[in-house]
Formats: sequence, structure tokens, C-alpha cells
Amino acid sequence: TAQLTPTPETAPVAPAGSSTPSAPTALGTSAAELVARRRKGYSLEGDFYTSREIYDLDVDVVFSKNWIFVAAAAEIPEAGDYVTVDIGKASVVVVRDDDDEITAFHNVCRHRGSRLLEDKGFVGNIVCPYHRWTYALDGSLLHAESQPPGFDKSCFSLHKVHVRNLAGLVFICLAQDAPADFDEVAKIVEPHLRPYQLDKAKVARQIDLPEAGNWKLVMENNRECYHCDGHPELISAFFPIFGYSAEDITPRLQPIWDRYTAAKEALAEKRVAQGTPLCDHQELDTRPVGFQLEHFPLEGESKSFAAGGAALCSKLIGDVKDAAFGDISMHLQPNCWFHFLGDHCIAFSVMPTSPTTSVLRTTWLVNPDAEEGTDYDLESLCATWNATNDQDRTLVTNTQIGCSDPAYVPGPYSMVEDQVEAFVNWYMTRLREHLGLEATA
Ligand code: 3BY
Ligand code: FES
Repeated sequence: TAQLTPTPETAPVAPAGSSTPSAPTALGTSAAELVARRRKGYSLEGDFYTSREIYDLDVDVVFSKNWIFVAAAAEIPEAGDYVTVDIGKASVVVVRDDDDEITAFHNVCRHRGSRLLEDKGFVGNIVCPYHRWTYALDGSLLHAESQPPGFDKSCFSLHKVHVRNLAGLVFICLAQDAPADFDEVAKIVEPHLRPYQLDKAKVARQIDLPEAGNWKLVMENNRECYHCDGHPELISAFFPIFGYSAEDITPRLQPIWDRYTAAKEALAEKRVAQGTPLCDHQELDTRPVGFQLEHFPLEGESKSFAAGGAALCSKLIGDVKDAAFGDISMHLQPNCWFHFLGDHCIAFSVMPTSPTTSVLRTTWLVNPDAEEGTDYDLESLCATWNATNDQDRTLVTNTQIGCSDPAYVPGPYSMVEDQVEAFVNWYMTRLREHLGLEATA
């Protein structure tokens, strides 16, 4: 299958605007030339969002050599639970083994190559549907019928894929040598995420939203709040100044900034009182595993992403003690972002499916003891981000169409799109390394 594995729920695609998404194009200029002539501080040329060659590079260089967020550990809580993940032509099985560890293998039988597992589910052992070679959950070959004497089963274990469980968030890397920087980043991030105990969380809902846009447009859109006025539900509790600093504040934004700085101080006091880490980190393009982690306060007495900031789940997540615990906003390059609130957490991943399409997966995580209908109403829990994702989907669709227009030329980023530049810079660095181009200043 070339598509991302379907999940139980897939939101319908509503048409955005009157145009249809653009078709992939062939590259007139070499990828190396396009990368070399990229103008810093400007959006990318249209080919980056439309061409098959760039898409193939994105899959081979970005998605196959870096750490990619693929699942919440809570999706596979028991030994034998698995999910599959498709990255280009590669498919990977992520499974919880008998030692309660999360492990990952290429989804390719060591006999004659059949796909082993589809979608997600539960298995005792991994049995190939073709000739029934049978693998243990650690990937070792247990049984292969009718083999000659001397057949050595130990030579035919499933090929492993690098995997990390970062505080309940599962990342894989297809490269032979995965960027070692991940473990450094994990060390920084883990204490911040510990209170949420995501390893033990419950998946309340997961939705795959097909996007009529290149995966980078979805990521770039996430990396800025320049457009946040288009998210009325979200900014009821979320300050629409994510990524802004004092010098970016216009008179229109001053009252919001004042409320934000006061709320940030109050949140800091609260976190110190509870002994939870406080510092923010901004390293989106300054290390191989680019990331940012920010303790972002919510408006007023807001607890969660509901209209007016009401809590959305009456059982707080993990061992969080205070419903008004702010939001940790965490972004990792290249494909994910997260929100950690006192009452639930939300994980977002973007996977490329073609030059002009991608899938945004949103996973809502709650306390494992929280009962739907009693402690939370599922529709209310998901309402703000369903609305926000839908609004963003329209923006992405329209940008994909516009970037495919012959009249499109890259435009300048504003002062408040630093994180879009950081995303593109991180991305360009990966392509430059791959293409053997000099690093830019
Ligand atoms: O990271 C986020 O989810 C936010 C929401 C809106 C824009 N983005 C920065
Ligand atoms: Fe898997 Fe033959 S291809 S057992």
C-alpha cells in the first residue's frame, strides 16, 4: 500500500474553495539548483510542493533518515498490539513485545518478501499470510515448515528498525545510523512530559484527515500563529501570539501580550510550586533533531481547549494536580507537534502520501480511568481541534493551489514566522547534506 495505514476514523474531505488540488509536476530545474538558490526568509519555490522528484527526496532523505513520530505508546498498550506505518514504499510494524518494550521491524517477510501485517491490531506471533513463516514479537523466526536440514532460523529474523519511546511517544528511524541527537533531546524533554504519564494514557480518539497539500505546507502552517485569528475556537483559550516576542507586538496585540506575560508568570509560579520543570527550549534548526518546547499559558482561568477555557475531562491526566496547568507546546522536526494540557494531551503527525497530498493524524489522549460519557464527552473533547484542523486544511488546500499557479513566486516571511523559517532551514539543511552542497551561513 502506498497510503498511510487507515485508522478507525477518517474525517471526510470537504471541498475548499472551488478549485481542485494540483497534479504533480516534473522538475524543470535540478533539485540541487533549487536548493542552492533558495532565498533565506522567503517561502519555497513552487516545485518544492508539486514535483515528484522533490517528493521522492523528501521520502528518501527527510522521512527515511530522520526520527519520525509514528504513534502514541498508548495505541499499543498490551504485548502483541501493533500498528503499521508506511513511509514511501517502506512499511514498518511497531509492536509491543512480551517484555513490554516497543520494538519495530520492516513489514517484509524474510522468506519471499510478503507483507506481514496490515493496519493495526493484535497478534500472538507474527505469522506471514503467504507460507506461514512465524516470528516471535521480538522478530526472531520461530517456525518455517519444510526447510532442509541445516536451515538456520537465527539467520532469518525480521529486520529491525530503530525505535524510541519518548515518554509515551513513539518515534522510528529507517536509517542504518539514526541521528544520535534524539537521545540528547529525549533527555531534555522527558522531565517535562513525565507528569502526563502518556505511556499509561488512553486513546480517546484518533482521526486521519486527508490534506490536499504537500506535507511541508501542513507543517509550515502549524509553525506560525500569523493566521491564528482564523481559529476562533482555539483562541478562546490559546493566546494567538505563539512564536511572537516582545518586539513583534503591535498596538493591536498589546493587550493580548500583557495578558500573556502575566499568565506566563503565574504559570511559572505554579509549576515551580509543583516541582515540575519550567524552562523553554528553542532549537528548531540548530541541531539534527530540531525541537522546541514551550510552557504556554492559557487565557485567564482557562484549563483546556474548550470555548471559554473549561476543562474537557474531569479526570486530570497522569499525576497532574491542577486542571489549570497551562499547555506545553512541543514541536519536533520534521513531522509532529503536541499539546499537553492538565486534562488531556493531543499528538499530531503529518505523513506525505504524494507530492500534493498528505495525511494529518490527530490523537487525543486522556487519563486511562477516564470514562467516555462520564468524565468526558468525546465530541466536546475533540471539537476545538477538529474545527482548527479543518480551518487549517482549507488554508493548506488553497496554498497548494496557489503555489501550483505559474504566477506564484516565493514571498517574504513576517517577523512572526521565525518557526516557519526554522522548519524550512532544518529541511534545507537535510537536503543540502544529501546533495553534497555547502552549508549556507
Ligand atoms: O502548534 C500549534 O498547534 C499552534 C496552533 C496554531 C498555530 N500553531 C503554532
Ligand atoms: Fe512469507 Fe513465504 S513470503 S512465508
